[in-house]
Amino acid sequence: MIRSIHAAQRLDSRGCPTVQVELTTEKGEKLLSYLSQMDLPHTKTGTFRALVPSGASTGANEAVELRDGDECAYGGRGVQGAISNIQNVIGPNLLESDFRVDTDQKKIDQFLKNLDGTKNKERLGANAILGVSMACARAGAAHSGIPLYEFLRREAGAKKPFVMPVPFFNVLNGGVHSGNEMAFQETMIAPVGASSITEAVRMGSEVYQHLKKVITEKFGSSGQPISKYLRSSQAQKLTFKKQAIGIGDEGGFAPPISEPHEALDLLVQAVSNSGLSGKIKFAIDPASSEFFREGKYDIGFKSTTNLKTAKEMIGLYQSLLEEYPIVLLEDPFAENDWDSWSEFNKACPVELVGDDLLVTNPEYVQIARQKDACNAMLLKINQIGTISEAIEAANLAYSYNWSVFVSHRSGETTDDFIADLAVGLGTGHLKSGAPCRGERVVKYNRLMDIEAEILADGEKCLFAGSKFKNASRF
Ligand code: 2PG
Ligand code: MG
Repeated sequence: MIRSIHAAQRLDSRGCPTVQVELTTEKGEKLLSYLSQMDLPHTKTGTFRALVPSGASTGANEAVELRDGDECAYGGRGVQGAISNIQNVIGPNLLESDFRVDTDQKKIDQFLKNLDGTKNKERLGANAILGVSMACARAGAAHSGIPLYEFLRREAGAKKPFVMPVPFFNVLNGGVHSGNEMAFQETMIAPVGASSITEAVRMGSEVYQHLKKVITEKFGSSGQPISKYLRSSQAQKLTFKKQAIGIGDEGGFAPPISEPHEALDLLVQAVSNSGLSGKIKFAIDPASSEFFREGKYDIGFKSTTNLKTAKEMIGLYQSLLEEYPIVLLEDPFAENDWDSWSEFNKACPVELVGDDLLVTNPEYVQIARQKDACNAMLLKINQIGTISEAIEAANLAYSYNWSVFVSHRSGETTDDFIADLAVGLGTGHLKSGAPCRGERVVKYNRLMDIEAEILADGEKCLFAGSKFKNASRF
């Protein structure tokens, strides 16, 4: 049924190489030849494509992303090895196996896992395997004559009605995703007071635009008019801006701030200026494994060392939770600081999400459950490397009554797969960066398309809103 698998090296949003997979099926081939014969416009219709994302603040236990290490090309970050594994190993084996894409996703993913044969997919590369797994799911949906989100819903055994996720927009970038001094990686806004994904996107965009103004006002537009290059009327209006409204890897601003409360104060102001107070809540991902040094947290790691004990970090988080409308905290402690996770989780009033801690892996989800370390799992498909295993991890988290939060990577692509995944699995929330930059908004745009499509089909389409944690139980 699969006719061909072709892989190529393409770029991600950081300008680094990544894996692209194109899978052609019998049905796809027929469609393609029909379109060509009829001289109809087509761009390889019937070929199912996937692009693989890549993280920067990666968890130590993630499945292995294969990089060439050859300094002569892309500073060693090429993925030709992964490409060749698809072309020469995965492709030929999968073609021979005769799996059906519409019914055999789990079998295909198990086959890919076995073909690799290692615990962390280091032989063929999780980037190679995931690209094929994603492309198979896309082909599976098309062959079943259903949208991808419905295909993934069936794969997961999730119940209807469809619930659209609350988008958590990362509007202030820090950590290893930006050049400012802010240690905390992500400060997000969540329009829980919206009534649809379309309204939530509008709210997110409005706050983002107001935030830009707040940052400009606070940090100034210093500099001189650039009259030398412009006609005088333009020169009067335009001045050099400080780098305050420059953006980070995920499209959020990266102003010259360093403390979490400075970030949250900017958000309070922007939300208030947009007239949306009460409708927008906040979330933080400090990505603290990145600044965990010999048992302490260096929240000055990008400028001057400022070490905090885990106890002091707990105090810091508690004060932030008291002062601001925060509903979600991700990776507040490092991936191997299990005791602090368990301690904090005893009285944590908000959703406590394990990212580096769980790496979308059922094995770590189970350990975290035993240690009572968190109450939610971040779902990143490339942390585990196949769609079926990601779904298995999500279902395990659900079985513990935890929530599941779907996530992009900081090195993203124009692939919108995770939008369908969040709807199919009914996760109730998703993060895909700011409402800015093509690779971020493609997911939000896809979610609005899905919402419109479900409604046009006359189906029930809910919005998770303030109950985002429990969306899978709606
Ligand atoms: C995170 C992610 C995505 P990265 O820590 O949650 O926002 O960052 O992809 O760099 O791991
Ligand atoms: Mg994270």
